[in-house]
Amino acid sequence: MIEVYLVPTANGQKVAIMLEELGLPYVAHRIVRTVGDTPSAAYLALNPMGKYPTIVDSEAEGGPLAVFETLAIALYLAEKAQRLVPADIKARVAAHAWAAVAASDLTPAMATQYFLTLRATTDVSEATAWVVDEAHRFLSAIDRRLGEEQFLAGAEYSYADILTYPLVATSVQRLEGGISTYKNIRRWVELVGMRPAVVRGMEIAS
Ligand SMILES: N[C@@H](CCC(=O)N[C@@H](CS)C(=O)NCC(=O)O)C(=O)O
Repeated sequence: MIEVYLVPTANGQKVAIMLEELGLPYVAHRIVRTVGDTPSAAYLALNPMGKYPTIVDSEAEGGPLAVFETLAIALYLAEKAQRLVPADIKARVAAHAWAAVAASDLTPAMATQYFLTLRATTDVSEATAWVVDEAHRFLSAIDRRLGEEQFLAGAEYSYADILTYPLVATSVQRLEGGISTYKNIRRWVELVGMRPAVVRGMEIAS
């Protein structure tokens, strides 16, 4: 059994969708926290950053295993179920690269945009403009890719789509115009958003 600790944000949605797509048995602990809450020592032992999500797999090889960082969790689950990472080398490399774009480019851009726009108490307009431009740079690249291929890895739906979907479906809606100017992303959002596992995963972490 896998236990997942999550807060209702895009990162939690990514892991919930992975679990739903793979059909792995799990229990979700939806954490309610407020800004400034300090993680307990027990939680820090599972996730050294004290952030969410984290999973604990009680049936891992060699005994219970905690996995933190959304990208590492997604790869762990895909490896465990042997699905959602393409077998073909070209598609696999593409999946890893676009998963990295989601994890290390678009996610931090949207997290920073959230802080600068909704939480900062001083004038941060120059920094906000920069991070919004960066977000559009990543979205433009994703849009071009989805103009060439059905999914981010190519013809095959993969974990890269799962790591990207919640960002585009929720976080990016905070940008002026949302995804209205990205026609290939709009096509893909409709396609991915219809998957029953995606609908359930989004609900679990919303
Ligand atoms: N790099 C981490 C980021 C995790 C993260 O920032 N989680 C947020 C929610 S999306 C969180 O736990 N925020 C609470 C905090 O920073 O204390 C990952 O990919 O899992």
